[in-house]
Amino acid sequence: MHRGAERSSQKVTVQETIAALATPPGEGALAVIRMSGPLALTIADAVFRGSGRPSAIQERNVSFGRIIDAKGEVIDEVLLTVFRNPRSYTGEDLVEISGHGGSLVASRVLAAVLEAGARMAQPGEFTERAFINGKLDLTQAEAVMDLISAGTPRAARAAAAQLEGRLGQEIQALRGELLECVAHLEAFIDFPEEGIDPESGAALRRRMQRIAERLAILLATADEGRLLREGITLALCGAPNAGKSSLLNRLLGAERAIVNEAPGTTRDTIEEKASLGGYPFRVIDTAGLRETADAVEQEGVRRARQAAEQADLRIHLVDASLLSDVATIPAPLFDDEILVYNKRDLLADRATFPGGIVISCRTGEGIDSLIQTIISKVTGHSKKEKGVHGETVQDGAAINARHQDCLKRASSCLVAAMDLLGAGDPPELVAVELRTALGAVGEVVGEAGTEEILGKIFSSFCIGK
Ligand SMILES: Nc1nc2c(ncn2[C@@H]2O[C@H](COP(=O)(O)OP(=O)(O)OP(=O)(O)O)[C@@H](O)[C@H]2O)c(=O)[nH]1
Ligand SMILES: [Mg+2]
Repeated sequence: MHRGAERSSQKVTVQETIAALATPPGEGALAVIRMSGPLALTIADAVFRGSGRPSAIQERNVSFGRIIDAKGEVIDEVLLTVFRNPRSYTGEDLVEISGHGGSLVASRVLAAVLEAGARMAQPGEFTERAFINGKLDLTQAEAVMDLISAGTPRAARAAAAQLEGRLGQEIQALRGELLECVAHLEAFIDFPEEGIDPESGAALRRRMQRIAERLAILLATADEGRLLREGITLALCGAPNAGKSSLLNRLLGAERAIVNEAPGTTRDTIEEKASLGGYPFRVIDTAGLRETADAVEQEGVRRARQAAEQADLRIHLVDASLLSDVATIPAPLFDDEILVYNKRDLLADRATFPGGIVISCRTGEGIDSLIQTIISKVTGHSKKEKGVHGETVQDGAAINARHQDCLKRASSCLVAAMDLLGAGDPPELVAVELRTALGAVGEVVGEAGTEEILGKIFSSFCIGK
């Protein structure tokens, strides 16, 4: 069956049996081949020789045996696990074969399975089937990929919360509320001559207002969601010798970049992944910005400016020990820079510096509040109550760009509905806006998903998932 046809309705039974390598290619201790669909057990019977036939094995029991090719030659010794429809990841009959983790042997096992009647799975097709069969809603399916690609413990926890269905539950609760509002309006539509009495109108508006507030709370997690999923690029810029490389090393907790008292030490940009306050960052150390006749350094300065332009955030680092007047803010390098004064340890007095954060890369002073500032700049809120270096429990899921788009549409329809209701417009018109909002909220969990959306989501998965 064509994939598009599978997607066109969630009720269609998937006919083909799919198979793929579920572990990364290459050498490893184990390689797992996964197979799902109505013929999974029949195909397993054809390729597996063990104490019992897979189709007769009790589900979720593991059996030891051998995989043979069409000529009866043994390919590998394996453990085979049977999951029966509907108690499997996909909701279909599913077989997992754990063999030895050599790329050749794993591909031969997969070839045997394909020869026996399975077809190669597309990226994300197992999870797509789980969605089609109602094992997961769309937010949970997306969370599977978020969990796999999570770069920090905090990102993994947010993905796990979403996989548990917390976002899905909140969305379903909102749909229920919206549906009740629509139902109330329908009662008035049935008696058009009477119109909505002021008391009911006001109660309905309050109800819609509460839904709007809950939508706003979800929408406010979008920045955090983007930060957790994509990470943020942070460029460290400033004059030579300001301490940019020292700051990179501090943020990484490792001596990555060369630090030297000679100005112009860093020539090329250095990019490293770092977990700041549990969020994934890419920190870029750059060459000190100055006029120079040295061709290599000139190229370094050009790269530094380019990296700064492309980064999500820019730190302008200043050597505070060189400032003659601590009351004057140094001329900015960029419009939206985070101004940071370094080398606090060299300053005897407790002078305060205007418009910036004071740190010492040597002693570590101020580094935590710098990280705090960076994070609140992105998320729009601070987590002061928790240590920024310590990982904190993220109890709610943070929405992604697709959810944000759906919820924004829902929110503006809801506002329109409240305006119409307030202006005394006919209930039919209010109901139209509410139904559109309902549809947009439903898209988040895949209740009203189009084929195009599903294709986009699942094609970003890895094969075998
Ligand atoms: N006392 C003191 N010295 C510091 C501090 N941070 C950096 N330094 C010193 O300042 C000098 C320059 O530090 P780097 O980190 O190499 O400076 P940079 O901005 O990367 O310099 P370039 O790569 O040349 O542009 C080194 O001798 C560091 O040890 C600090 O907080 N306090
Ligand atoms: Mg440097």
